[in-house]
Amino acid sequence: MSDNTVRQLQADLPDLEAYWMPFTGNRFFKEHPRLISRAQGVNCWTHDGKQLLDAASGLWCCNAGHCHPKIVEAIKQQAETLDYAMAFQLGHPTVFELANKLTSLAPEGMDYAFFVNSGSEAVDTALKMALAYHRINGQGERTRFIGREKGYHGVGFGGISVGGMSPNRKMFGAMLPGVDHLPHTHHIEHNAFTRGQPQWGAHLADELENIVALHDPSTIAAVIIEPIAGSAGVLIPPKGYLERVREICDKHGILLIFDEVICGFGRTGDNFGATRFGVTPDLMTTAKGLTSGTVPMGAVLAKGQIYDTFMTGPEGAIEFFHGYTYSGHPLAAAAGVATLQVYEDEGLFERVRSLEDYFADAVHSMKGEPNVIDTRNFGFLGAVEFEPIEGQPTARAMKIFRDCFDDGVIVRTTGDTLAFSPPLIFDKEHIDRTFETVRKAALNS
Ligand code: PXG
Repeated sequence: MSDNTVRQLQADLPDLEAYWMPFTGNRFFKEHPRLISRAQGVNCWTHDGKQLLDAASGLWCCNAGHCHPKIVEAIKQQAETLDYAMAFQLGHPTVFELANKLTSLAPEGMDYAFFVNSGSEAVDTALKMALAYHRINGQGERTRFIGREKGYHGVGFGGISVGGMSPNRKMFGAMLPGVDHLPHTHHIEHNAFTRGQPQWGAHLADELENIVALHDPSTIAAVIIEPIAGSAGVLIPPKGYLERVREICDKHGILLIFDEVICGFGRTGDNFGATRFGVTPDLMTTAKGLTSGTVPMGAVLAKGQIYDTFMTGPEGAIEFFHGYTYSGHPLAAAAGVATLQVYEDEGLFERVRSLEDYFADAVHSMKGEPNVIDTRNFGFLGAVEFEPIEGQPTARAMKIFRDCFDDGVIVRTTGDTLAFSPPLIFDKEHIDRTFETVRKAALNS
C-alpha cells in the first residue's frame, strides 16, 4: 500500500480520542486502530476494506452469523411499528412471544423468563432473585454466594464479587460481602490435550461440601458457575463434576445458578449447556446468542417453583422490585424471536453436533506445534493454550492474535490462550482456514 493510500485511509477515520474503550488498551488501540465497519455471515471487513473470517463470533455472540437477513428484517419491521413501550406495568406482544419461545428451549421446568440488557445484568438479577426467594421462604439468613475461581460473570458488583478473575476485582475494593469461591478445574498437569470432558477432576466439586460446612448451609443462598468457563479460556467441566455440584446444592437447599451467557444457544451443540450435560439448575443466565449479538439483551430463566414463590402476597402488588427501563425492549425482543426462529429453521444446533468432531480434530491438531501446552474443545468452543514468554505473560497469545488478524482471521485471546467460538454456520473450509492461519502464526511465535 502506498504512503498516500495509508494517509487517505487514516484521514477517513473518525477522531478516535473521545471514546473511552472497554477492556482495551486505549492508547495502543488509538495508535494502531482496527475498526470493523461491515459484516456479513462469517466475515467482517475493516474500515480499510480488509476481509476477516470471524472465528470468535464477535465476542462469543453472533451465533447465527453476522447480519442474518431474517433477523435484520425483524428488527427493521419492529423499529417501524413500535420503538418502545413502558416496561413496567405495561408490555408489548413481541416480548411475550419471545418468553414463550425461549422457555420452550429451556430445560424441563424452567418455565419463566425475566429480560435484561446484558449478561452482567442477568447475573445481578439472578443473584437478587436468589436472595429474595430465600427471604420470601422465611430463610432470609441465606445471603452468601459461592462462585468459582476463574469464573466470569460480567462486571456488575455482584458479577465481579462471585467472579474469579483477579484483574476484574483488584481495582474495585471490597465488593459484595459473604462470597466464597470453589477451586477452578483447570489442571493441565492432569488433563492436557483432553478431547471433550476430562476424566479427572469431578472430586473438585466436593470442596463445595467443605465451604458449605465452614459457613453453615443455612447462610448460603446460591452457587453460581459457568457449565463451561468461557472467558478464562474454555475450561471444560470434568465428567461428573456438574452432577456433583447439583447434588450438594440439593442436599443443602442451596440454589444452583448456571451462567450460560456463553454456553447457551447452540454453543455446546444443544440448546444450553444444561441440556447438553443433562444437569438442570434452578436459575440460568443468558445473553449474547439470544439475539445473535444484534441488539443487546439478556434473560434469566427460572424454575416454575421459584416464580411461584414470588407470586404470593397481596393481589396487584409488585412481587419483585427489580427491572430495567429496557427490560424486554421491542427491538431486542424482535431480534430474539427472529434469532431463535433462525436457529430452528436452519438446524444450527444440530449443525454443531454434526461438525463438532471435525472442529475437535482441528483444535487438537495444534498439539505438538511450537509452545502449545494444551488444547481443549466442546461443541463449537475450543482453546489452544501457549507457554507464556518468560516475564511477559499474554505477549505470545497477543502476537499470535495480531498475526492471525493480519492474515485474515479473528480469534480471541485470554491470557496466553487462544479461544475459538465460531458462528454456528461455520463449515469445514472455515474451520480449516482458521487453524491453518493459527498454525502459521504459532510457528512464528
Ligand atoms: N457471564 C458470562 C459467562 C460471560 O461470558 C457475562 C456474564 C457478561 O455479559 P455482558 O453482556 O455483560 O458482557 C459474560 C460476558 C471474552 C469476553 O472474550 C467474554 C465476555 C464478554 C466480553 C469478552 O472473554 N463474556
